[in-house]
Amino acid sequence: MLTAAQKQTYLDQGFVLIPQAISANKIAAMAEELQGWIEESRDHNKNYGATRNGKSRFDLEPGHSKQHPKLRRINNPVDISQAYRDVLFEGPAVEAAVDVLGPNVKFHHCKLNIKLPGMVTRVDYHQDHPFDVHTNDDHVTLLVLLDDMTEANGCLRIVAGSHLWPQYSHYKDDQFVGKVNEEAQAMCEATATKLEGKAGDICLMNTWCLHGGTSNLSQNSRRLLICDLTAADNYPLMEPQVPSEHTGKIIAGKSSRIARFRSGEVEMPYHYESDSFFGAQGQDSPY
Ligand SMILES: O=C(O)CCC(=O)C(=O)O
Repeated sequence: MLTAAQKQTYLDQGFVLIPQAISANKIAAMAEELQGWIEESRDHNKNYGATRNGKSRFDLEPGHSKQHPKLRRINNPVDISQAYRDVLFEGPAVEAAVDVLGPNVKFHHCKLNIKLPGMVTRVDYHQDHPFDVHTNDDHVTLLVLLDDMTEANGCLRIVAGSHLWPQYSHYKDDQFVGKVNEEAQAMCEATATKLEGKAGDICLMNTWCLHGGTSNLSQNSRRLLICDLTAADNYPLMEPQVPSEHTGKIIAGKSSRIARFRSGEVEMPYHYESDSFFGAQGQDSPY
């Protein structure tokens, strides 16, 4: 699915945008489902929805109300929606993952990050691997754009080439804070590429890329589906932070009873106490 040039871009800069990979119909089906969840969120005043490890499925931003819903994340929409399974478990997204991970690909978890106009949630710079440590690095974060994504509506920002750098600590004062320190945050802000794209585009991002994003300062929604996929012989060294009913599902090729290890060291995280990824990074919840 990827051209030779796109594969090289992925290897060199750690990420690549593939235009118009997902059909308009499939994007519309996911957007419609999401609109239903936003409507439903009007009846809640705190995070809600059961998941496998007791954390909430639906995560609200402070200031959320019936009149102004501020649903900022949905954990593992594939657990509750065929429209999301149709995009992540078959078709072009899987073909693209095969091109960077090899023929045997395993699903780990996914989430929807939602920045509606007027919401302030941001994402502080971090790498994905330190949240969900694995035996090797054949691990990609697949992003599906449900909206056109621009600097103004809080596009993802990625530090090109950072997948080749040493691991950054995601701890502060012995607490797992899920982000790099202030000095590194400033470096990332100064150097990150703003990943702008159109609804239907996908991006493949190496799990070690430093990335983050500002809040939405525009009048347009920015809805982004984010999915962690690994090679089948890449095994998690811990229970996922956000487990899905489908964690471990083989979505291409076949499973492996061999776990492949890379050499070196990794910093182990722990399961953060906050109900929310954003809470773990130090942002407030509505209660
Ligand atoms: O929503 C975004 O722009 C980035 C999200 C992200 O990096 C994450 O949720 O891990």
